[in-house]
Amino acid sequence: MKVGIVGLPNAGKSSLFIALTGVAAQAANYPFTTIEPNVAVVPVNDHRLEAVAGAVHASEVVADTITFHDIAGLVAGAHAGEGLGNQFLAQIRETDAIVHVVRVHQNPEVVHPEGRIDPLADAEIVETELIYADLEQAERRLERVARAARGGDRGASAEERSLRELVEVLQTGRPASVLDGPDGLPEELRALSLLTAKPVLYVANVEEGSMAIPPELARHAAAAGAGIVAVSAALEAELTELAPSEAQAIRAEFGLEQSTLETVLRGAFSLLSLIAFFTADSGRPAHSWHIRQGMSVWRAAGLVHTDMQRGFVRAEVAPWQELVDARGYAGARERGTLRIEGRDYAVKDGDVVLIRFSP
Ligand SMILES: Nc1nc2c(ncn2[C@@H]2O[C@H](COP(=O)(O)OP(=O)(O)OP(=O)(O)O)[C@@H](O)[C@H]2O)c(=O)[nH]1
Ligand SMILES: [Mg+2]
Repeated sequence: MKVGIVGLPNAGKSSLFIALTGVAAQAANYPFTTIEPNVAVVPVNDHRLEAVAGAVHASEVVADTITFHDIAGLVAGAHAGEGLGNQFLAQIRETDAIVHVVRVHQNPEVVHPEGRIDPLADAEIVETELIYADLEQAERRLERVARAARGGDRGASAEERSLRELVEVLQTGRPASVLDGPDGLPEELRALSLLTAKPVLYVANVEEGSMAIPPELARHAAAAGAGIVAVSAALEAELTELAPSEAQAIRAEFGLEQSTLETVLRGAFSLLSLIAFFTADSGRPAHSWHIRQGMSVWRAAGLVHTDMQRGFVRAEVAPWQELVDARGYAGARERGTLRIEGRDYAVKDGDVVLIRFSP
């Protein structure tokens, strides 16, 4: 999974990025600190995978990863060249979700580009810029497609209709996601990788010790079908320099139960309805994988290896705890907790899946 981080300059994006990745991307009290994109790949550690790997005597543990892209701040008018412009948004077109950092903390030492603290208005500035960026993209495509349609291309006429509808939505200040059907955007619009069609997780960047999310921001997120979590980005960025036990002790002082990485991952996974499953076998690496809830084991097999999907015969499945209790597949088979499932089986969170396939 890939995630792009957006927000106003100085909102706390790079601080969050550091907190998430432990990587020292530059964070400073100076708008536009981030000019080049920072990209970090973070393993999604899962104690369940460790336990499964031990039970089946796997050779190593390979956690699934999530990639975070930290980009420069957007200001009002970025689409018209204000601030650093909006070119760098191209770097997050290929992401699966957007983390939108909104400044809530009131620390007067941190410069605010608008000279006041107003989380909801800040969020709307950034969203307007994302809409403008999508509009640019849609209009450019529409021009090309309309030309092809005039030349008699039937497929192009259908696409032209969809694009006109999209342009109208964006021009009236609404995100592309309002055009979502049950399976997301119509096929012909997907290639545009629209920013405003992506799922959003708001991160309210709060002062350490006061984790309250402003109600107007919470309502805004709910109305958009987005997720929202509170994080103190600066505190968490500093904690990455401490030993994990020390960091945990300081979190406890502030009444925080989990790290920022855990908070953001949980928020993102529930927003995207993602679940984890595991593959593990004796003498081989044990892996975790994240998929949409409800995905069939046949499609899941395709993520692991295309050969497994092509030659799929059956899956043997056990809940991770059962497999650990039975100390591996042989024990689970004896206890009857290792089930045989066909290709349509919907994988469940925490399943250990052994795919039988003919190569
Ligand atoms: N008090 C306080 N300061 C914060 C918090 N989060 C970030 N800061 C400070 O705000 C300043 C800007 O933070 P950055 O993380 O660099 O902001 P950014 O969004 O990446 O900014 P640009 O890259 O310029 O767009 C730094 O001095 C941070 O230490 C917070 O939760 N509380
Ligand atoms: Mg930055």
